Amino acid sequence: MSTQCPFCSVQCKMNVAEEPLPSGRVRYRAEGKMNAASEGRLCVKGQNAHQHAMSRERVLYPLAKKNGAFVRIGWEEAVAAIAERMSAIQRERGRDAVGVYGGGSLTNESAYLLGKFARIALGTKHIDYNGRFCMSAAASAGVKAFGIDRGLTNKLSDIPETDCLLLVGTNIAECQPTLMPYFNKAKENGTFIIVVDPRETGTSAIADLHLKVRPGTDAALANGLLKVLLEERLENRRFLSERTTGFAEVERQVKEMRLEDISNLTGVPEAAIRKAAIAYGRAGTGMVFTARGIEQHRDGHMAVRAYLNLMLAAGKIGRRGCGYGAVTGQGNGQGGREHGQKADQLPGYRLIENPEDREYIAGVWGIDAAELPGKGVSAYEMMELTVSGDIRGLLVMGSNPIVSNPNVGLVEEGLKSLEFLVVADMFLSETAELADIVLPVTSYMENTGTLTNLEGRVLLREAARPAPGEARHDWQWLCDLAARWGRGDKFDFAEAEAIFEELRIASRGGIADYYGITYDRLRREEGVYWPCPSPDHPGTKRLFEAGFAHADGLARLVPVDNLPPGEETDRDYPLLMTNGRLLPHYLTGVQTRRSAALAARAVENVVELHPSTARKYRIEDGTLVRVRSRRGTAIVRSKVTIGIREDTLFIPMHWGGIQNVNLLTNPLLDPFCRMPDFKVSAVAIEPWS
Ligand SMILES: Nc1nc2c(c(=O)[nH]1)N[C@H]1C(S)=C(S)[C@@H](COP(=O)(O)OP(=O)(O)OC[C@H]3O[C@@H](n4cnc5c(=O)[nH]c(N)nc54)[C@H](O)[C@@H]3O)O[C@H]1N2
Ligand SMILES: Nc1nc2c(c(=O)[nH]1)N[C@H]1C(S)=C(S)[C@@H](COP(=O)(O)OP(=O)(O)OC[C@H]3O[C@@H](n4cnc5c(=O)[nH]c(N)nc54)[C@H](O)[C@@H]3O)O[C@H]1N2
Ligand code: SF4
Ligand SMILES: [Mo]
Repeated sequence: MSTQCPFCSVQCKMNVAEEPLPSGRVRYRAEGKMNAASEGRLCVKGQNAHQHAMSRERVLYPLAKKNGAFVRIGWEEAVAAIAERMSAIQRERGRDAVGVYGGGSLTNESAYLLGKFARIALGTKHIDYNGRFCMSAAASAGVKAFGIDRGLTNKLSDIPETDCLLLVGTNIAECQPTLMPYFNKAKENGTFIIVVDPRETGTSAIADLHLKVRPGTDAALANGLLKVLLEERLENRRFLSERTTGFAEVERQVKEMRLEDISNLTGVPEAAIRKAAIAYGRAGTGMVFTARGIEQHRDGHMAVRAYLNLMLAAGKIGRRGCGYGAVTGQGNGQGGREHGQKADQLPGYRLIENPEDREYIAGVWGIDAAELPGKGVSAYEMMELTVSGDIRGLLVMGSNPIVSNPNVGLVEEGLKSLEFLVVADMFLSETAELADIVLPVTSYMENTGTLTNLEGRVLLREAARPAPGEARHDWQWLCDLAARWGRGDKFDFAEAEAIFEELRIASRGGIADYYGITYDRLRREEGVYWPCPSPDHPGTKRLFEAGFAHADGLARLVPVDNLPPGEETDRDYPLLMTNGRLLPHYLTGVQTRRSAALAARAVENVVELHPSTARKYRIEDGTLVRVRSRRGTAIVRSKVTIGIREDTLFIPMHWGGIQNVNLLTNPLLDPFCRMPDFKVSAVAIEPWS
């Protein structure tokens, strides 16, 4: 069976072979398949992904909660009940009283249709998705600085050719493991590798220089790097004057800063800042990568802008071996943010508040532009509206918000208080457990559709096995549901390809232009990079060779302030807690915990802490500890390691319940992109007894 991994943004292609055993049972074995991104590699998650697709815990039939327990119902009954209950809420409280919450694992076709469904079937402005927690800071920074947001501006094959790599808050070794060979190859070629992370990781293991930054102070560190770059006269004046605007103000502001202050704020020695800046500045070519470590902060957008300032000042973009990568997270984290699941967005990266964009999409959908709602609020703000009672009905597709939102105590209260909750999932996730109706959906092995990987390459994943039980594709039941709102004619699709044909037209002329991409082409070629405006266009591999995507062709630099962490420590909460990922688990673990081979690799949540911190708070290695923040308390097992800053704790995000790190996290939102301040909370730690 030929398929594609459902997990991270690399989207490795694979074959899953069925091997009959003498006992009559079948063993499955996954092997990587040659393709341009992973080059045939597969990490441990991909190797074992089929275990969850074949799990006995799959939801196989629609379920309805009756007297507190789920009972099996038919699809007809489920769809009718959803239409009736949601319509009743809307009649009574207005159209916006129903919200829609999507995800970055959905195919482009399902994500596109979910946006269309929200706007023209439900007619609600409230739709957002988990990518808000994932890509919003880097995506909005790319849009502002370059005029376009596409994860990598270069091909992956540029990585081994670059002279200097700056990896900021990104742990490729655990999060995109099959890309590591590109970085290892760079290392072999003599590339100088700088990693910025508060702790040692599989990625920092290959660094020539590791800047152990204090969580939440990345913007200041980037300003420090820029300051040294300018002092050393390593900026590219010609590039700055011909291809950018805004440098003068940035230069003025950075010159006024003192490196000593930056060093005190970030915890990175001045000499190390100097060394990193000079290495990047002097290198003939260089690339900068950022991920959630720097982005999931109340100033995530500006922290990324600060690194883009540095890169633009160095003139290291738009040519071979030079560029920027916002390392996208989810399988379709890229495509999922282009076609209208976002509160302010229409397909093709169009904007719902832009009159021309509204006209265009209304034309494609055959409606009057006045019928389209305006923009709604971000994912966490939707959760707040469930608490305030403004949102009374919610449809969740491809996310587990009760585990993945910040400050989940409040989210639980909100979801429990809803009049009606529908969750479409393969499993009874923690969120699905709360639902009134659960819809069984197909897994990656059963569902044909396109996904756009971190390179901006659109890939076709074809179904490899039939749907189990009565599971349906997300887009399929959306079409059934739309018919109940009298919109059947606008949702008349018999297969995914037909939706893609409409998406092509809807994205045509937009920033994320897929018009030139067809299923036939995707079958013939190894995926196509957008923008691809016509069928004879080869797709765009390296961006910005000639100009940036703003109308004047220039990139924007902008002054960035040095901010302290979003929540500072004090006597009661003396440590900074950050969080992230482990290799064997994926996000809230709903899928990876149902894969025995993966579940066994990490069975419970941990807190990484430095030996001297452990001593200070009387914590033995391997014992249960209580971690408290101003929002809540979690109980996890201690893991003492010298690899982490003394003032910092690290807790993975893959567990719910009492082990959930999001009981602690801070819902402070970035003003530009509404990204929550996931990556830094002031906490206290003590033995649990
Ligand atoms: N195994 C695995 N792989 C995954 C996923 C998964 O759940 N599991 N999820 C996928 C998804 S959706 C995403 S978004 C990506 C995420 O990919 P990454 O962003 O690479 O993953 P994280 O572990 O969240 O964070 C990266 C690093 O940031 C560091 N960090 C924490 N705070 C700070 C800070 O203030 N500043 C800096 N500079 N660094 C900091 C952490 O120590 C961590 O090593 O991974 C994708 N791949
Ligand atoms: N503290 C902390 N919190 C974080 C983060 C962090 O770094 N730290 N990272 C954030 C990031 S980057 C992300 S991306 C979010 C992700 O967090 P979530 O959105 O909760 O992501 P998942 O755990 O993947 O949940 C996806 C759910 O959808 C189901 N699913 C998978 N594929 C499909 C499909 O095709 N259709 C349907 N209908 N369902 C499907 C899965 O079974 C699972 O239950 O978490 C965020 N939360
Ligand atoms: S998790 Fe990512 S790197 Fe691992 S096999 Fe899947 S797509 Fe590839
Ligand atoms: Mo993500």
